[in-house]
Amino acid sequence: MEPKVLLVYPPNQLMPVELPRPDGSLGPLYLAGALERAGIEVDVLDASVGTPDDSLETTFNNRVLQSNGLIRIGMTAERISEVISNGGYNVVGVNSNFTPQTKMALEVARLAKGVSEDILVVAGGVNARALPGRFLAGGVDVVCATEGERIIVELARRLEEGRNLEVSGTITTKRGIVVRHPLRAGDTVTNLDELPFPTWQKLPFEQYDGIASAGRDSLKQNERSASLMTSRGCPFRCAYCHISMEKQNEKESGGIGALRTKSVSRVMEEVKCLKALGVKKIYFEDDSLLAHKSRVKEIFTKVTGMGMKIADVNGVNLTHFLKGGPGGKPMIDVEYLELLASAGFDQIVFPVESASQRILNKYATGKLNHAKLDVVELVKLAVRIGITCPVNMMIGFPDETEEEILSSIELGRRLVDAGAPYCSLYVPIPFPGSQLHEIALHDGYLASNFDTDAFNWRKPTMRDTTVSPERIEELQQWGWRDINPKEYVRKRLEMDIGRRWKSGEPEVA
Ligand code: B12
Ligand code: SF4
Repeated sequence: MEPKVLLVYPPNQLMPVELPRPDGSLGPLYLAGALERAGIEVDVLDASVGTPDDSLETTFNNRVLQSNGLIRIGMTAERISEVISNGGYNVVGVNSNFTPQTKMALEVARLAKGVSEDILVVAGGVNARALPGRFLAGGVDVVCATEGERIIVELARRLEEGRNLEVSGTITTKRGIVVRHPLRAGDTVTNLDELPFPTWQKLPFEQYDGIASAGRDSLKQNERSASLMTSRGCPFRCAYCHISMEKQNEKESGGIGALRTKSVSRVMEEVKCLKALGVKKIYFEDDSLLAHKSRVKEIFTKVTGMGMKIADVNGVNLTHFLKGGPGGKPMIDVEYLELLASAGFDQIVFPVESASQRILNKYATGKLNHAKLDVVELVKLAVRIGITCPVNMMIGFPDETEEEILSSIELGRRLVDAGAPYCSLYVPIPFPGSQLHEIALHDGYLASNFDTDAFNWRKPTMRDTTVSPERIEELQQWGWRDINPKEYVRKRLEMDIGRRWKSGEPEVA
């Protein structure tokens, strides 16, 4: 049986105050690239916006309040089934990176099985591989335990040849028991230039343009944008991040937590592809974009030289703003900041995370050393150079004391006084697949039957923490209002109320 694959980015489920940002998740695009390279027929479905045949009113603008309090955004279940059925697919791949979206990923799996029990349903992504038991019990046949370019091709080929589907680097069930099929040496890619190009051409850009031209949400009018990654992995291993477990369980993950970079020429080839598709703005989604400075400088200079805008970064580590000064003493690298500003970075979120060096060392690999980097000075310099730098802080780690939390709130205040437009206070979430998750389960901060719908940044997810969850929430709300400029607080609260759900029938479970 010739394989025909559909790769699905599921509908979203978000809190009423959250902004959806449809942007073509890169995972399915790399997988589609690998399948095409192997001559296997493949389509990509971004179920948050639908196909060009779908009206946005029935997809992205179709916002349904569910009984879990979250808003479902995207194609209806019936329409997803129709696309799977009409396409004659025998493999459906589901991308699941976000734990709060688990229900949406499993819905797609169930719909595929509802079309035909014979459809092979495969799931992958940071979240799917951290919760294999739930995915396998929820209609998924195979979970991908690592990067999936080789695995999806091998699965499709084995299906065609009628062979068993126990591919190395996957997780399946045998007589009700979850079984891991170990990776072999060389199963994961170390030279990223060997990766297929993401198939951006398969994205429903017309749908994204429709959202942008309606001035909706975070997409800017008439400015086509797309995501790009110049690297994978990260030099650090923060306990609240999937990278920590990928590094701890190197054999199981295939070492994918380690920082690997593409060559500058490969990145520029990708940028050319995007330009040809009419993309004007590029979102760099690397986990640690600024790690190799000379490489980054070259990339940014070339990208802006091509008339492309650089929109944002996903992962910045503040230590990369340091350089060796006289006598080896670390000092802020002003030229680097200037280069980023001239390349178009008018805003960079500064992940300061905590004022407590103990917390930073214990949970964030000491990725920021307050003795070496004066973050208040960094904010002042960035603002002078023309970079707006909102600050992220995290409060409420399991053993964090109230004094430590208050010191972070106080530092947030000083950073806002120094020119940061605002400071967000996030409560750490023990996402499955992170060391913090393991700690939370092991030490009883989280029940093993935890509800994935409750994994959001509004309310503390962990219980029995040194500072109680109720007190953390109180400190977060008070701290946020207290340290941020009054005008900012007023606007945010207004936006929250504006976005809050006003009509629609809750789904009956
Ligand atoms: C880009 C990105 C974003 C983007 C866009 C996300 C999108 N639309 O997909 C933006 C900026 C919008 C974003 C927002 C947020 N993000 Co984010 N984001 C990422 C990031 C850095 C990269 C994702 C990506 O594109 N990777 C590149 C592709 C190539 O990798 P991939 O998707 O994993 O796919 C590969 C494999 O996993 C596998 N695979 C994946 N799917 C499938 C399917 C099949 C069938 C197979 C076989 C294999 C397979 O093969 C692929 C190719 O190798 C990840 C971290 C990471 N490195 O994954 C965090 C990450 C997904 N984000 C995270 C978080 C927490 C958030 C926010 C909540 C942050 C915030 N406070 O607001 C929001 C929530 C947004 C939402 N809608 O819910 C967490 C999620 C943790 C969790 N378990 O829930 C992550 C894991 C980061 C972290 N440090 O922990 N994010
Ligand atoms: S610096 Fe960011 S990407 Fe790297 S391990 Fe820490 S949280 Fe993860």
